[in-house]
Amino acid sequence: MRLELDGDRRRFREWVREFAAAVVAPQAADVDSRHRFPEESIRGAGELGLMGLLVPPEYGGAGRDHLDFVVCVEELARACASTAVIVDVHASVATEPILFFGTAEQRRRWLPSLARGEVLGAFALTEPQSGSDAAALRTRAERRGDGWVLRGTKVFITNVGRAGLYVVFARTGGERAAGISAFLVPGDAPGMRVGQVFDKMGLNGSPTGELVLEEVALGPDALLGEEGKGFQVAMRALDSGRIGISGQALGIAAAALEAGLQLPCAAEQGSSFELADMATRLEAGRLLARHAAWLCDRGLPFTREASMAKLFCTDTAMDVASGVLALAPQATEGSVLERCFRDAKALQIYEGSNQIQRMVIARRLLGERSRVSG
Ligand code: COS
Repeated sequence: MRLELDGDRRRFREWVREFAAAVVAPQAADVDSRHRFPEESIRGAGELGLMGLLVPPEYGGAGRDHLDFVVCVEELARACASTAVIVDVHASVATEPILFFGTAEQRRRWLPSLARGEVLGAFALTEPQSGSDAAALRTRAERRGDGWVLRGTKVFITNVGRAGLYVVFARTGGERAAGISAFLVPGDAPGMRVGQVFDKMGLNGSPTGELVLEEVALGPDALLGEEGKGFQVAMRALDSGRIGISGQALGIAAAALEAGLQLPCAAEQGSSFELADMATRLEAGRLLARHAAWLCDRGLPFTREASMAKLFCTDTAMDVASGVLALAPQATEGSVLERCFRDAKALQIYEGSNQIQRMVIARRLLGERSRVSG
């Protein structure tokens, strides 16, 4: 297994880095302070093909793999973590389910415009009373004629209000995971509206809020995958989504470390040892994330590795941002370091909190042990 980047991947990284430095970074402070959507960066990412990085060329995508994806999200996040999460959610959890579970018609209808970035995607799983326990969701989908009617409320939805397509999970019958189905809901579907949009402490350029489904009538072609198999769609999407969030965390950690290396105290022994520890964790995180991506790209099981990468990289981002801040207590509001610190926290919570990642890892460890001893 090769986890170092070869020539083509290094060139790809340099290419994304140049775009991020030229277009994304100059907007980052303004996007953060004015809580505004990074229009220029997302448009630029679409023009470069980054929004369709994981979509095959036959649907107009770049046809790159998850190893490139994690590199891409890291480079974007080094410049602006808000831009990175918008691209990440769009390209992974909103687009990949159509790739894996969509019919030929659903792929033809949605993938080209998602790949070009003309339609922004979102993933609507979480509800006010079901966050970590996703199988407890209450949004209902009832049959009407040969189609469906959806009613319920989703919350903490990234790209809310901006998305032209929501992958929505709703209960079609039955208890817990077995009763959940996935639906493709156009952003302008009558009966669906944006509720409260949250004023967060970080990732201010990424809109997060409620999605209210009052009585959303959909045709039979809205069902994504088999009826009653939506939970598997969600879990599969989150597995690779967590690789992307690892990349986002690595980008925040790298930006904070770069800020640390520029501090006047950086070369003093105490500080330099701390910075050395941070750089070591950052590199270990890269290897975990790339390993998960490598497994995913080969069609091998990668759930455990994606959770390990997400857990380790997001804790690393928080610890590096917080550790560098401790070396630079004079960091001002609006500085890169202060933004990294505020941005990092959400990553330990979303796409499955880090407690959930520990649960996923532990279940697989215990499952393997019982298979070995059984
Ligand atoms: N890939 C595919 N299928 C999976 C899977 C995965 N990674 N993990 C679980 N499943 C399947 C199981 O195989 C099971 O299917 P069968 O009943 O057919 O065997 C089904 O899903 C239910 O699995 P399980 O019993 O493990 O579900 P739990 O209710 O115990 O929940 C966790 C599992 C906690 C892992 C899940 O609720 C979770 O990931 N929660 C966090 C949600 C999240 O990340 N939200 C963030 C949204 S984006 S901000």
